[in-house]
Amino acid sequence: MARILVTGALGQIGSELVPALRAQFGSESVVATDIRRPSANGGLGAGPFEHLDCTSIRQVQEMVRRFDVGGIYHLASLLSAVAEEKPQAAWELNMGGLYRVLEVARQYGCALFFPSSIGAFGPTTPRQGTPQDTIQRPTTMYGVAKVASELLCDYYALRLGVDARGLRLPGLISHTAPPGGGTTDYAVDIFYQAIRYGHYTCFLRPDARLDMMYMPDAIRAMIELMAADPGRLRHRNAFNVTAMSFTPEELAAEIRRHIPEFRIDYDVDPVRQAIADSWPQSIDDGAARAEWGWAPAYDLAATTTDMLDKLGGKLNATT
Ligand code: AKB
Repeated sequence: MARILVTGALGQIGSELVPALRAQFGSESVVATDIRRPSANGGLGAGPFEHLDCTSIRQVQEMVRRFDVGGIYHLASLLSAVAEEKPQAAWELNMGGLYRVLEVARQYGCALFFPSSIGAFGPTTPRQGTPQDTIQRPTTMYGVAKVASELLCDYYALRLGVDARGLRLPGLISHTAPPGGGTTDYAVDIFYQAIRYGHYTCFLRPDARLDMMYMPDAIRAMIELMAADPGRLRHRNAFNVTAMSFTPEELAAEIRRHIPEFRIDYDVDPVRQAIADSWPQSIDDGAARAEWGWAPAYDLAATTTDMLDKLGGKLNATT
């Protein structure tokens, strides 16, 4: 059976996607790759791990040939706040990496999953009920690369026959690997600080409303989209998906239902606040629901309960 290749496997998504794919398809069927080396305890479970710089087409070709790869989840990228600090590096990795992986997918007949983001929208996009097909004029390098990537995936699907599919993911909340350098990261950090110190200083304003999703829903969405009947996919790529939409003060209130003494204050980072202000507040995921049956399982209350339970257990075990 052809194997699945995951790039950026040590990141926030990859560290939960790889074990989920291995549980479904078998450990040896999933090749985890990253430009970093895994730590001693790994975290990805049993199965192959390879060093891969996805901006090198030769390295990607060799990996696909060596492991007889049939599908690629291409996750390697810089997140929004880091991309604003290093726009040239972000273009090189986020666009350059995708272009090379798409080329290899074309040459070897691989299917490809690409994670776009709510960052693909901009200040002129309708902010409430953001439609699937709408204005996309982002003002960040992260967003510019995401829009270009969505278009490139469409081109490779329509003109070059690559089965390229993708989601516009909202902020992801998870307890396995921390995110690094995103605008929505506060919604993960807050849980670590609430459990450890009962206090969190937030870098976004109390009323900064953004779409979010708990990682188990995101992982399921990625796997379900790649398994979906292509005949039903009118969009195929860049599906809006969401599970909830909340502000920092609403998340803090939900945490307080479990930790009544929890306190939040604010030290707003103008760069990340400006990015948040340019993104939608609630997107419409009707196309994903209609075309491949998307439905989230976790709302804010269920996410908060599960995060505090799982993360509490993990942090207590390491103290
Ligand atoms: C980020 O904040 O950069 C990401 C995203 C929403 O794409 N989490």
